[in-house]
Amino acid sequence: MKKLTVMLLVAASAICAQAGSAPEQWNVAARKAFAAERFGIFLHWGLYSNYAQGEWYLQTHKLDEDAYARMMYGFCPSKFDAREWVRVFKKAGAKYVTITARHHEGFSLWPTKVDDGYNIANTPFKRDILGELAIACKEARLQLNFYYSLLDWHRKDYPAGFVTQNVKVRDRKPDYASYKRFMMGQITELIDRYHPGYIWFDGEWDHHFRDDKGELGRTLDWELDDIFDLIHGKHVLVANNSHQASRPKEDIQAFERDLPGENSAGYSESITVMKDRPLEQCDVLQNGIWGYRIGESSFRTPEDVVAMVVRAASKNANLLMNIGPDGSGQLPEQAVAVMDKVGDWFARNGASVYGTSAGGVADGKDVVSTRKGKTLYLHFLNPEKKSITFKPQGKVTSVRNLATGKPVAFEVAADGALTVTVERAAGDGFDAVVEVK
Ligand code: JFZ
Repeated sequence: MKKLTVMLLVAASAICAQAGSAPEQWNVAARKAFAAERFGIFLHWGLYSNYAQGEWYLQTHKLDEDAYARMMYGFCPSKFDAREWVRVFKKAGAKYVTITARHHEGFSLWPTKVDDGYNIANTPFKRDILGELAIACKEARLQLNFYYSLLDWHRKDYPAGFVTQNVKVRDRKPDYASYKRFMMGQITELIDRYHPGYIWFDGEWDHHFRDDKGELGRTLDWELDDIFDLIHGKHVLVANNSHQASRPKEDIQAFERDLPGENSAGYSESITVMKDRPLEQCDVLQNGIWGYRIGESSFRTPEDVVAMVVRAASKNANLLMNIGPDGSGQLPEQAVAVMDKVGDWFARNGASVYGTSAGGVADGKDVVSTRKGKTLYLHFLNPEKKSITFKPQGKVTSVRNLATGKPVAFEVAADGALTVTVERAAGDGFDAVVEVK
């Protein structure tokens, strides 16, 4: 009898564990929809845009926080036009936009009711930036998402960590319970008012350290599960730029300036690429900076951006490409010009990126691949490289240039190996996408 009870209990708990861990239907569908988007625009915009020296200006210049915060009364981006921004993003081929609702400086781009007044409502501009963007995105069917900083350079109740302790905040009164209540209040507002697809967290690393043995230590328990549960309860996804292995409750694995598995920026050392969730690489359009910097000349070319999108897709990842609007509310001209050309490429070759997954062949430097169903796409990224050979999965019936529709020469060897050779005209350097059916 006793034995039976134990067995029943064991069986029941196994069922419960299963039910608890099985992802809910909305979640599975939302992750899948997100992964299919493949290309998004990241926006870093805040008071720092007025200082025009990048989003870390307060920290890197060791400024007094209260002196910095006075910029709130001078923030009046009179050229801000959400519809015009959305037009540029749509033209670029982007399927979503992720904006800094609140970056490390602590200033909120929406008229939040749960803070001490450090938000857009108290600027001369007054308008609800996130609200206007949400409407414009909805009209254009562009998914809106929010970046949200966990660390804070402004609030007195935030328990300063390794990075933030150097910011001069007067009369700090660290109180994580109070700070967490504030964050949860803001996140509730953000979701209920603007319906984002995901919340993208950043700043957890403010409380990370390496001990003598090189093991990860934490100086604060963020109790992130509570925050993630709140978000999931509203059917919104969670991403976290933690530079650490993903937690079970994180829906999207974030890679900062890094192709999954390559650790190119040094932030993802020993991080396993997750097989069971969507991946997203965020990256900069300007050299090493996210917020607007005056006089910037280091913009990537359209070819660079296309190659990045394609390389990310070939590794099952989305690319979230950043733009830093200026203090007047305009996107830098150079960024608009680059995105316009990227959009021309997408208009012809979008099928080789949207809704695809890793192609599994030619995952090299010069040629990478993506796949949708039985169709394989070969991306010739180096104009010098004209031909590749590989074993296709099934019988090949058609090989053509995706953009022009023109047939592409191919040969099938006796052992079934397929050789595809592209002809490239001068000037179409990054344009050679070959569709293999
Ligand atoms: C973080 C932010 O600090 C940055 O401003 C931007 O928003 C980016 C998307 O995310 O970037 C980081 C985070 C951590 C480190 C460096 C850059 N770090 O630990 O060295």
